[in-house]
Amino acid sequence: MRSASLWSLALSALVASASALTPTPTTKTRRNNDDKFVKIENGRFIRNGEPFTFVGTNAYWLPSLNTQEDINKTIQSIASAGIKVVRTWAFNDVDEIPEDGTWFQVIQNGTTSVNTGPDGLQKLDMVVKAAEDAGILLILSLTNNWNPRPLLDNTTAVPVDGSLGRRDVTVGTNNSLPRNFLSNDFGGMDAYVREFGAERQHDTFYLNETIVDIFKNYTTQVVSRYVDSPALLSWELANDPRCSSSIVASNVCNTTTITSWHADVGAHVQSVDPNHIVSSGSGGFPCADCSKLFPLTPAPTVSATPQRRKRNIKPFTNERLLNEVKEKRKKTREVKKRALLESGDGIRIRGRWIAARQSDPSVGTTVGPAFDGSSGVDSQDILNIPTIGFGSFQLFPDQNNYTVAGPDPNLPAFNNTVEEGNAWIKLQAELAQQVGKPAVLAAFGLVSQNNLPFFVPFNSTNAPFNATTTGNITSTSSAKVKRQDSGTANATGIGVSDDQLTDAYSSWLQTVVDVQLDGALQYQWGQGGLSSNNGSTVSQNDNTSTVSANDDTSGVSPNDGYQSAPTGDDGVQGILSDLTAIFG
Ligand SMILES: *[C@@H]1O[C@H](CO)[C@@H](O)[C@H](O)[C@H]1NC(C)=O
Ligand SMILES: *[C@@H]1O[C@H](CO)[C@@H](O)[C@H](O)[C@H]1NC(C)=O
Ligand SMILES: *[C@@H]1O[C@H](CO)[C@@H](O)[C@H](O)[C@H]1NC(C)=O
Ligand SMILES: *[C@@H]1O[C@H](CO)[C@@H](O)[C@H](O)[C@H]1NC(C)=O
Ligand SMILES: *[C@@H]1O[C@H](CO)[C@@H](O)[C@H](O)[C@H]1NC(C)=O
Ligand SMILES: *[C@@H]1O[C@H](CO)[C@@H](O)[C@H](O)[C@H]1NC(C)=O
Ligand SMILES: *[C@@H]1O[C@H](CO)[C@@H](O)[C@H](O)[C@H]1NC(C)=O
Ligand SMILES: *[C@@H]1O[C@H](CO)[C@@H](O)[C@H](O)[C@H]1NC(C)=O
Ligand SMILES: *[C@@H]1O[C@H](CO)[C@@H](O)[C@H](O)[C@H]1NC(C)=O
Ligand SMILES: *[C@@H]1O[C@H](CO)[C@@H](O)[C@H](O)[C@H]1NC(C)=O
Ligand SMILES: *[C@@H]1O[C@H](CO)[C@@H](O)[C@H](O)[C@H]1NC(C)=O
Ligand SMILES: CC(=O)N[C@H]1CO[C@H](CO)[C@@H](O)[C@@H]1O
Repeated sequence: MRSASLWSLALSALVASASALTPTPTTKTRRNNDDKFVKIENGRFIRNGEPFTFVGTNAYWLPSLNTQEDINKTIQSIASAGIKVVRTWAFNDVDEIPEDGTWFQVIQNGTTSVNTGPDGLQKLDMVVKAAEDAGILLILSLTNNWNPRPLLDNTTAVPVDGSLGRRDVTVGTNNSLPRNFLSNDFGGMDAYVREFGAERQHDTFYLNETIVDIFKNYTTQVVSRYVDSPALLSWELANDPRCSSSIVASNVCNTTTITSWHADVGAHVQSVDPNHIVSSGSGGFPCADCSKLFPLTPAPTVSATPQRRKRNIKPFTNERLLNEVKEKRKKTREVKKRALLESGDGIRIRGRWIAARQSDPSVGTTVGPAFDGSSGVDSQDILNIPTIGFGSFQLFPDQNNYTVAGPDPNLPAFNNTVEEGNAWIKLQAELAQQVGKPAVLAAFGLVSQNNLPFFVPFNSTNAPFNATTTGNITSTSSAKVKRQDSGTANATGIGVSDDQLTDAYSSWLQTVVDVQLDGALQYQWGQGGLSSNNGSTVSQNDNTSTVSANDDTSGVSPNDGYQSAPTGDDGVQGILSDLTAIFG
């Protein structure tokens, strides 16, 4: 199965690269025209003068590893898998200076202060340097939408639990995971809102000028460090920005709020660093009916970038989305009917087999939450902001719905998951081509059965599928789980088999190649052989011992449910590595 999908991927890559060979005139140059920086020309990335497409991975925890050796080792093993791009967090906010571990900014006493010491931005310096040496490009994200601290946000008295010892656990999260273990435990928007928000509303982060200035100040201090580094693909303004988070939004937040913020902060970051591209980091939710701050002018244009195959791009409307779903359902219904007849699961009437009537709820008139602006994101509007260099989006079917009209009742749950992803990737590529910009799937992941006990949703601090109620995420056997069984159309549970995982990733990456998306980053890398110092991010993931000496290298990078096994030869890392060969 895997080799078959790889083979077809290789074939389509040949088709794609043939069209990428045409030399083209430069139509857009950045202020700094130095070839050492990645540029965008004619809607494509150009690296060292060549069109550049890529398979990448995510490793948000990279700067919070214990030692430079660990950072080097991780980047080198990613590079030796042939992977060219890594996305990581360039923020790490705390409300109290921690005893151990990495932190970049303390937000306390109505003020902020950036840590430029060895446990501060010097850690990020190491990541950037190691990336430079390994030929890896970084997407550096500047803040996070998600930072749940249920106890802290719900009560005034925070129990500082001494029983947690020297482990650097974040107070208020109601778990004993070390700080920085989860992607949402690095501070972010809500860290600013907790300290500076006159009212605790998530969208204060985008709206309050004081907070916006404080955040810009942080970005200035980080961004200015790497203006001359060739190792940056882009500055990503935020991971998954939305109106709401675990701290809810006010009722005035809407897509205009978030698009304006991108335009403002994007221009700021670009002014500090004219050499590198700025990107959004949003989930990629486009909204046809939302009012636009950056309307397409004069009208949606057909992509004419010379290196791309010409294709008719239909205008993006809700009507089109709904019609496409209806057409698709018609086809899957026919396929299902034929299958039923062939298997004899029909009714025999006057010598002919007739398929039993399948219930197939009609497609309604509204599009789902991925397309109606309800998250506060209109990725189409964001994408058309002049300083936003490329389209970025995410794909996490266990945590978001990407369907226009719910799952197709004619398909098994797993097939729905795969198809949804393919349609999502295709649409994003089209939307970017309409405005002549590249597009990148900045993070994609599916939770497997093996990873299910470790799975912690981005807006949560607990692993919901883990059967025990202890403080350790160690068990893989006792998970009470629902299965995404490919045999039942009504299975809605999460957790796919390892074969399904590689099938889904192969299918999505096939689509990435077919629709000429510019890059896709798997979420997230798993790294073994790390030092596991007391109090560090990696210490507790080592479930065989609690005591770790400094020279102990049995540590494993954090797993939030998406980690590819750190052995390097498991399905996910293997498939990524194989696929790198077909990207430029
Ligand atoms: C905040 O105030 C406390 C108590 O006075 C002090 O210990 C701490 O250093 C202050 N933090 C900052 C960042 O100034
Ligand atoms: C890590 O890599 C950097 C540059 O890539 C190098 O200068 C440094 O010596 C390495 N350090 C360790 C501990 O491996
Ligand atoms: C906050 O507290 C309320 C009531 O105590 C509870 O219903 C809610 O689930 C809590 N929220 C979080 C995020 O823990
Ligand atoms: C913005 O935040 C600052 C700092 O907390 C606060 O003093 C100010 O009142 C806020 N402004 C608005 C308009 O809410
Ligand atoms: C930004 O941060 C720097 C360094 O901490 C500080 O000196 C400066 O006053 C800050 N600027 C604003 C506008 O807060
Ligand atoms: C939408 O957000 C913008 C900018 O934050 C605000 O000016 C406008 O009033 C909001 N619209 C509604 C209907 O709340
Ligand atoms: C997706 O939509 C289905 C209903 O169609 C719902 O049951 C499910 O909870 C949703 N999943 C997410 C992650 O929002
Ligand atoms: C569902 O996907 C599997 C492969 O993952 C495929 O073999 C099967 O034919 C698909 N079923 C339908 C109904 O499309
Ligand atoms: C996380 O988001 C999901 C889907 O929107 C929601 O059902 C759930 O209550 C949220 N959990 C927390 C802890 O906020
Ligand atoms: C967590 O695991 C360690 C060793 O694996 C054990 O000593 C400790 O008691 C566990 N904690 C809880 C709360 O179960
Ligand atoms: C799922 O479908 C099967 C047969 O297709 C049916 O027997 C079962 O009751 C359904 N389960 C649910 C929860 O709908
Ligand atoms: C072993 C394990 O994964 N334990 C987790 C199970 O779920 C509880 C409650 O959410 C968590 O606290 C544990 O970390």
